[in-house]
Amino acid sequence: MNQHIDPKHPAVAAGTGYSACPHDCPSTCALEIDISGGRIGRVRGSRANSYTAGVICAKVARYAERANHPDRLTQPLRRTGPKGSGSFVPISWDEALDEIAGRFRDAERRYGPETVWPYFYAGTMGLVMRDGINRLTHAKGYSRFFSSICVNPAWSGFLAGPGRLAGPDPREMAKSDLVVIWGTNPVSTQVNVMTHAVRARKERGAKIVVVDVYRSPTMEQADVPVLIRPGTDGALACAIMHVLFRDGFADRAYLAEFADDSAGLESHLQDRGPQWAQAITGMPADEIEKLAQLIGRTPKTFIRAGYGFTRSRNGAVNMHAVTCIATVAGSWRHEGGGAFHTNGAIFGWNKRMIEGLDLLTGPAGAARQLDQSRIGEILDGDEEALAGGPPVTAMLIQNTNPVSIAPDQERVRRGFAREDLFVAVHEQFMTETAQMADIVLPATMFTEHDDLYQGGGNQYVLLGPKLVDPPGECRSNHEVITALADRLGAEHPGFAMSPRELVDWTLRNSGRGTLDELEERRFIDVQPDFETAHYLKGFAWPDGRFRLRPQWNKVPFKAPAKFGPHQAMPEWPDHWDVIEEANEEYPFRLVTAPARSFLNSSFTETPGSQAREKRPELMIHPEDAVGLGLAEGDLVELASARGATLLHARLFDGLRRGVVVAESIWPNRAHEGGKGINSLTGSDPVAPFGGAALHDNRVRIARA
Ligand SMILES: Nc1nc2c(c(=O)[nH]1)N[C@H]1C(S)=C(S)[C@@H](COP(=O)(O)OP(=O)(O)OC[C@H]3O[C@@H](n4cnc5c(=O)[nH]c(N)nc54)[C@H](O)[C@@H]3O)O[C@H]1N2
Ligand SMILES: Nc1nc2c(c(=O)[nH]1)N[C@H]1C(S)=C(S)[C@@H](COP(=O)(O)OP(=O)(O)OC[C@H]3O[C@@H](n4cnc5c(=O)[nH]c(N)nc54)[C@H](O)[C@@H]3O)O[C@H]1N2
Ligand code: SF4
Ligand SMILES: [Mo]
Repeated sequence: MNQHIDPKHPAVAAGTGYSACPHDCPSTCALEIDISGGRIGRVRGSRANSYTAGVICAKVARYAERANHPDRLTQPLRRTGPKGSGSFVPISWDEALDEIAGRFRDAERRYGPETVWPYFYAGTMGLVMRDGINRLTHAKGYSRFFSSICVNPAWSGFLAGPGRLAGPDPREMAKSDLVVIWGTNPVSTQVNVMTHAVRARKERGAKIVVVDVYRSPTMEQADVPVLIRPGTDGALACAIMHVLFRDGFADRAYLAEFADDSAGLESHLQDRGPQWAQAITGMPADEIEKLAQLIGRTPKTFIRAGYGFTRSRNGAVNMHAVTCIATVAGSWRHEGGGAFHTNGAIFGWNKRMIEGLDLLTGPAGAARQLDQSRIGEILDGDEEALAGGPPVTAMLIQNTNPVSIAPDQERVRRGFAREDLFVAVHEQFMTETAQMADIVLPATMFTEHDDLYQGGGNQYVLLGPKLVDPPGECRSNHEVITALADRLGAEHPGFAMSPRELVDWTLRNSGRGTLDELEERRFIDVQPDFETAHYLKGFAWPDGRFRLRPQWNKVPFKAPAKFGPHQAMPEWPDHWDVIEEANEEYPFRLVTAPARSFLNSSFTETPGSQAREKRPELMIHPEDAVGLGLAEGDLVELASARGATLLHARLFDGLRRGVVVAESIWPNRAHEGGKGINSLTGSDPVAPFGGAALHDNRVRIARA
């Protein structure tokens, strides 16, 4: 039996362990984990945590499948065959770390430190394990990582109105009379939203509205399904506000006190009514009227805005437009009302020790920032994407799988195949990115290391302590970073600390108590008070007024520059026509929405998830299928200007004509022909602060 023997924190040999779900999901569930024989078993949601409320998703409930999987990486490996061949031999940790450090040094000698690009994302959301890699980057002056793939359009769009990334307590959904789930599919992607929304329906007869581009598992449960074309949410929001103004539902007293220029908005919306929006969204004007009136008549309307509808080239504009509805209706005033996207701003972490942020005042602060989403162009030597600096010739990758999940996939793969590029991948499984590596390092899972977590879609701070020993020779991200720092002569006090010390330091220096306290309580609720959360003392701008007319130049989002056609952004909420509209050559619009049993590229390795998802499929309207001569199950080729993939047709009438959905993200190799869905998606940045328009693709479809 694997007995861990840290006297301060012995691993549990048998019994129940308390933890937090580490995955990239806004729910950040508080977990209770059965442990026996030093291995994890069944995982349950904590009832004591009022957001988790005893509910977790199916894929994490059967986490034992993933943690105890026979294919887990357990030894460091060195590539023997050609890149991508999958031929590796086991080596020792010392050999692996020496080789990485040696190659980083060689690269640096040749091109300077910016040729090294540490690359990571949110495969674990633990603050120590996810973000510690930045400490190495900063200490060495390597190219910095501009993270963009997920949240940038959504966050910048939300910030544009209230000025702060926070909102009403997400548990208040249960006290709402109308829950509007907008552009997110929580049944699949963050199940706890449903817990609180359904509670409102059961306890108060609340209605649930779901705005999506297909009849998602969440829309199946809606009282009011709202099916629109992708990238047209701005138009729908405008028409709703038009009706609110027109029919006397606008809260004029509230607007006078809390908004910048409601008269300007009202006049801008004059010619943006339901008929106008019908032509853009595909949603019948009378249904838009009804929805607007429902919102108008219901003070306690809670808009729960997700990420999905912002993964379009006009995504930030659309997010802003949607939050404006809550202001025009005055919903923020009411308990159970307002607009919520994420609570990013409420935690106030001091991440100096974890990330080495103090180093940014030195030369490290001048190092270029390379855009995560543009890894294809960057590895392919695009000068603009490289910010005029040296080529990237060495990488360390943790917690992400760009060869499957990054846009413009053909280019990404070409980049990873470069002979002059050295890549070390630290992973739990032999992902498609690890397969392209020179050195592969085996990583621990969340139950095998200590870390600190925060809710995104809720307001808890949680501890995820080490509960069991890892299999084989797995090491944590922190161990790898500190071992490399040691070999590379990188200096910072954070390298000398253990993960528990880093957690304790971070809590203390953020005004969140101590590790001992958090350990005893397991999680702490840091929800701001009602008045603050509802902006009753004003929004987070100097004059306290919500910006109906966004000032994108003043949006407090950290980015190295502005991106995309940001100068052409509309002055008011609008339908911003920069999406990839269908045309003659590419007559369909493709959305790559998440599959329920996968989480990005994670869980594609577990038998339970594989059995439920079966194979990559393209959901297509039956009448569109007839037009193309397609029958159920036919193999089709789906192509955009960027690339193509093969999948099987699934006839499905829960879509507007001309829209297709491929639930994702399958490994590329799961597609016949080996090219994945991201062969089709583009990496051109979304305005104004970057990000990938993963759900905004024009495509053509043909029987393969
Ligand atoms: N099962 C599962 N859970 C996940 C993930 C996963 O891959 N699988 N991924 C995790 C991650 S990293 C994140 S960021 C979150 C994301 O979770 P969400 O906020 O739910 O965002 P998306 O998953 O991108 O898309 C959600 C929905 O938006 C819809 N959508 C796409 N385009 C539009 C549009 O233009 N308008 C409207 N109204 N709807 C649109 C899609 O059809 C989809 O149903 O989920 C996390 N949870
Ligand atoms: N077409 C399309 N593409 C998309 C999306 C989409 O909706 N459609 N969604 C996008 C979004 S929102 C996101 S966030 C990205 C996410 O894409 P990824 O960042 O690739 O997502 P994950 O699958 O969450 O995590 C990646 C890897 O982290 C590893 N990992 C987990 N924990 C640890 C750890 O502690 N240490 C180490 N070393 N490794 C660990 C896992 O094994 C996993 O292989 O994908 C994006 N790509
Ligand atoms: S719903 Fe999200 S946070 Fe909760 S267990 Fe599932 S993946 Fe983890
Ligand atoms: Mo994400």
